[in-house]
Amino acid sequence: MRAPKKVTFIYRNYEGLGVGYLASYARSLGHQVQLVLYPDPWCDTYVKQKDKNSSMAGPLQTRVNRQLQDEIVDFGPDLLCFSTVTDDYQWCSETAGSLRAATGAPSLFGGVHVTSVPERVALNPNVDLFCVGEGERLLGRLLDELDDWKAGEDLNIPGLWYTRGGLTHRNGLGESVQTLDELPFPAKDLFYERLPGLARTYTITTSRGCPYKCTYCYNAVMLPMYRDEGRWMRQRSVANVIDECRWAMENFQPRHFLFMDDVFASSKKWVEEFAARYKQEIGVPFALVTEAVVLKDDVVRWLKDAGLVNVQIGVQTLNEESKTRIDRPESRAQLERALTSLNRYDVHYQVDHMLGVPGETDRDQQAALEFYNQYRPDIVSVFWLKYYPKLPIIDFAIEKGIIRPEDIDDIEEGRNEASYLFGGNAPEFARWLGYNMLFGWLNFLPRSVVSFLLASPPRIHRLSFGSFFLSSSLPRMLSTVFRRPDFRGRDHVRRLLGQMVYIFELVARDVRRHGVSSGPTLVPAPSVLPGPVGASSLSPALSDPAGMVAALPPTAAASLDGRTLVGRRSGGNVYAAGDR
Ligand code: B12
Ligand code: SF4
Repeated sequence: MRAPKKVTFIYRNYEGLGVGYLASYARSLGHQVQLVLYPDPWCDTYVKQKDKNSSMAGPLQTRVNRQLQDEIVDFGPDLLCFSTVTDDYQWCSETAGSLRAATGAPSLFGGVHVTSVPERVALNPNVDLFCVGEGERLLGRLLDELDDWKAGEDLNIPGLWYTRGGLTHRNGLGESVQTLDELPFPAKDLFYERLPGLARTYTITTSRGCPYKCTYCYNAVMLPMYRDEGRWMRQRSVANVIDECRWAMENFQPRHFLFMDDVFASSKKWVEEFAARYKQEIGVPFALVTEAVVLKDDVVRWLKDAGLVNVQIGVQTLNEESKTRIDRPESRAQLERALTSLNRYDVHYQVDHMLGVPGETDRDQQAALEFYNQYRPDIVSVFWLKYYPKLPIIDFAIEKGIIRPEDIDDIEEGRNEASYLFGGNAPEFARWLGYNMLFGWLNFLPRSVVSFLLASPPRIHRLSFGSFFLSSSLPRMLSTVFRRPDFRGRDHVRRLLGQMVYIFELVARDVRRHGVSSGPTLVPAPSVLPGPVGASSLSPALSDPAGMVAALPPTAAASLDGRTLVGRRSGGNVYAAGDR
C-alpha cells in the first residue's frame, strides 16, 4: 500500500450503516478516518423537510457549520466522502462545494442516489469522483491510487466514475461484496463519539439486498443492475452476526439491538439457528424490520423466545390490484398468518401503510381500516408515497397524469421536497387526511368506535385535519410513553434531545474559537445545480387547485386556518384558488 490517507466522511443527522462499513473498511487498510456529523433537526429528512432557513435555525446552523468546517480543516483530509440518499443530495452538493473550497480536497460521492442517477451526478461540478454501486472495494483501491488520479492519470476501478476535461469516465458498477462475513464490523465508535445516545440501540444488518422488487423501492432499481454481477441478496452467517452482537455488547453495552435488514429472516433454517444462539449468547431484547412473507408461525415463536419485542412490517396496501401493480410480495393469506402469529406470541408490532398509491379509492382505505381493526396492530404507521429517481412506479404515475415528464428533473436532482411522513406526492392529499387520522389513533380507539366511524364514511372525512402532529406525532408519543416495547419511539425522542446537546457543544466550541459576536466565515458554496423547474411542477392537478376541488368529494378537501387545503406539493400546502 502507498502512504496512508486521511479520509473525512460527512454525514447528516444520525447513523448510516453504509458509512459505518466504508469507514471501518478504510481503517482496516490503515487509513485515518474522521466522521463529521452535521446535526440539522430543522431540515431532517428523517423527521420532515421544512424551514431550512427558519430564523431560529439560521444563525445557530451557521455557527455549527463553521465549527464543523474548522474541525475538517484541522484534520487536513485527502478526500471528502459523501453518502447520499436523494433527499440529502442537494445538501451534500452544497456542503461539498464549500468544504472543497476550504480544504482543497476532492469530493467522492456514493450511495443510493448516486447509483440511481449517475449520468446526472456526472454533471455536478461539486462532485469530483463518484461511486456507482457498492463502495468498500472501490474505496480501498481509490485510496491507494488517489495520488495518481490527482496527478492526472486515469483510473480503472470498477464503479468509479468522474468527469474530467469535459469527459465522463465510466467504470461500470462497484464490485458487490459477495461474502459479507469478510467485512469488518461498522465503525460505530465514530457515530457514538458525536452522539453517545445512539449506542443505546445497536443498529445492525444481517444481509444486503432483497429478493423482491416492489415498484416504489430502491431494490427495483438495484436488482436489475446487479443481475449479472453475482447475487444481490446476500446473507451473513449466523456465527458472524453473533460475533458482531458480542463485540457490540463488550464495547458499547447496548440495551437493545435493531435489525435493519430489508427483509430479516428470509431463510427459516438461518432463523432457527440464529434464535437459539442469540438467546444463549446475547439475550438482549431486540427489534427487527421485515416483510410478512417470512413471518411463519414457528419463525415468530423462535424469535420471540430469543428476545424479540418489536417488529415493523410493510403492508402498504390491501387492495389486490394495487398489490399486483406495485409488486408486493405477500398474499393476503400470508399477511393474515403473520399478524395472527404476532398477536399469538404477543409481540409489539407496527405495520407500515402507504397513502397516495395511484389508483386507490376511499373504499381501499376503508377495507384497510376494517382489516387493521380486526388484527389491531400496536401502531399503524402511515408513509406517503414519494417518488424517488428511476423507480418503476414513476412510469405508472406519468401514465395516470399524476406527475409529468418534466417533473423528473426535480425528482432526479433531489429537489422534490415532499415529505414521505405527511402528504408525499399525493395529488388528492386532502382526500386521505381523515383516514390518516384514524390510522394514527386506531389502536387507542375501541373496536366499536372504529366500526361506528366506518359505517358512514363522511364521519371519517370529518376527521380531516391538515396536522401531522395531531394525526401522527401525538398518538406515536403516547405509544412511546405508555408502551414499554416501543423502544424505537423512545430512541427517537432521545436522539432529538441528544442532537440538541450536540448542537450546544458545537456552538460553545465555535464561541471559544471565534468569539460571541464574530460573523460567519464559511466559504460559500458555488451555486451549480440548475434551479427548481417552476412552482407548477409535480402534478398538473396541483397546479390547478380549483380543478382539484372539483375532482374531490365535498368532504375530502380539508379546512386549515379557514382556507381549503386541496393538495400538497414539494415544500408546502396547496390551497383552493382564491383561498391562498
Ligand atoms: C436503514 C435505513 C434507514 C435508516 C438509517 C439510514 C441510513 N442512512 O443508513 C433510517 C431509518 C434513519 C432511514 C431513514 C431514511 N431513509 Co432509509 N433506508 C434504510 C435501509 C433499509 C438500509 C440502509 C443501509 O444500511 N444499507 C446498507 C448499506 C451497506 O448500504 P448503503 O447505505 O447503500 O451503502 C453502500 C453503497 O450505497 C455505497 N455507498 C454509500 N454511501 C457511499 C459513500 C461513498 C463515498 C462511497 C464510495 C460509497 C457509498 O457503499 C456502501 C457499502 O457498500 C435502506 C434500504 C437499503 N437497504 O439500502 C433505506 C433507504 C436508504 N432509505 C430511504 C429513504 C428515502 C429514507 C428516508 C428519506 C425516509 C424513508 N422514506 O425511508 C430517510 C432518510 C434519512 C437519511 N438521511 O439517510 C431510501 C432512499 C431512496 C433514495 N433514492 O433516496 C431507501 C433506499 C429505501 C427505499 N425507500 O427504497 N433509512
Ligand atoms: S419487500 Fe420490502 S425491501 Fe423488498 S423490494 Fe419490497 S419494499 Fe423493498
